[in-house]
Amino acid sequence: MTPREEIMTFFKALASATVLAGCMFATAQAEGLVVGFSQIGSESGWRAAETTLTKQQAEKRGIDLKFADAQQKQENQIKALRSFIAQGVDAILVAPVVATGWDEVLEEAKEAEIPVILLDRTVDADKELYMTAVTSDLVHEGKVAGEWLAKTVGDKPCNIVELQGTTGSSPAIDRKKGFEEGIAGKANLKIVRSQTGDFTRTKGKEVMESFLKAEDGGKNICALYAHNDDMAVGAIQAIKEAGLKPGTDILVVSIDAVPDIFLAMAAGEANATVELTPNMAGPAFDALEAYKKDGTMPPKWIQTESKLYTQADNPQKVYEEKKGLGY
Ligand code: GYE
Repeated sequence: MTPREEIMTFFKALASATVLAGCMFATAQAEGLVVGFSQIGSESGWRAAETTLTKQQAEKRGIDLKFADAQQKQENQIKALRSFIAQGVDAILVAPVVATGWDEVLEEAKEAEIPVILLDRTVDADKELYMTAVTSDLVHEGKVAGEWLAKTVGDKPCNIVELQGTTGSSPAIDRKKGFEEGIAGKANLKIVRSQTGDFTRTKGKEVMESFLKAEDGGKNICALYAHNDDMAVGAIQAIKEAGLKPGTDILVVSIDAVPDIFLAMAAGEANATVELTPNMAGPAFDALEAYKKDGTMPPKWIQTESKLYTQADNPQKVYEEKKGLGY
């Protein structure tokens, strides 16, 4: 080996050792942190995946995660946050089931100097009351869904029924707003019925059954827009039981991109979905580690990507890739 090659080899080894030390130091930053996580519940496949991935991320980083399932109730989340504050945790993660009613408990966390990070939903509260919100652009997701439908139906008259998410939640508010922006100016597109299905398959099926009954057995319905895939999957069942073909008689567009919507797409029973990553905890823990390491404050919004999938994207293959990724 020439002297130059020896020097290059030495510096390459030094560089690798530095990176390794850095990674270990970063992990060391999280080592021993105690973080309280108030999760909404397990209303959808996406929510269950978020929980799985959050626990995996915490374990990988040596974080002691205190998990509390609120069974969809805000009062249970507020109780959990107060318990975390009393325990003196290092930080709190919360997926807020609805957007309002958080000021008091967030003030208490601030007084206790415990940073709060919002996951996948936002709150109507002073931004100084939380460190950051890790969410997608919920309005954009709805707009992408609306624009896809407008492009797909062209000038054909199209009566739309809408399954909204949990009433008062930021995704239900913002995805409705975005979808309406996406179809704005299209006189042939009209939302004729809109009701909450609470992000669940069961309720999605029930409400779709009522829409079908109210709209001449579904003959008047051209498309379903569901604020998440779970409600869409429930609605697809109702459409089939009414003797209609989901995906052709009634177009189906929704949001989340969970594995089962790709099975429906592969069967021609769903048409499009907008992807929402269930890994909100990764960016959240990264921000927390940076803060703990040297006081770096993250931006108030850490935005996750959204991507449209349609039947043209080899849904069977996507299903195979996605299943097991926490779902
Ligand atoms: O789309 C749905 C879950 O808060 C954006 O909540 C999230 C939504 C997600 O129930 O599946």
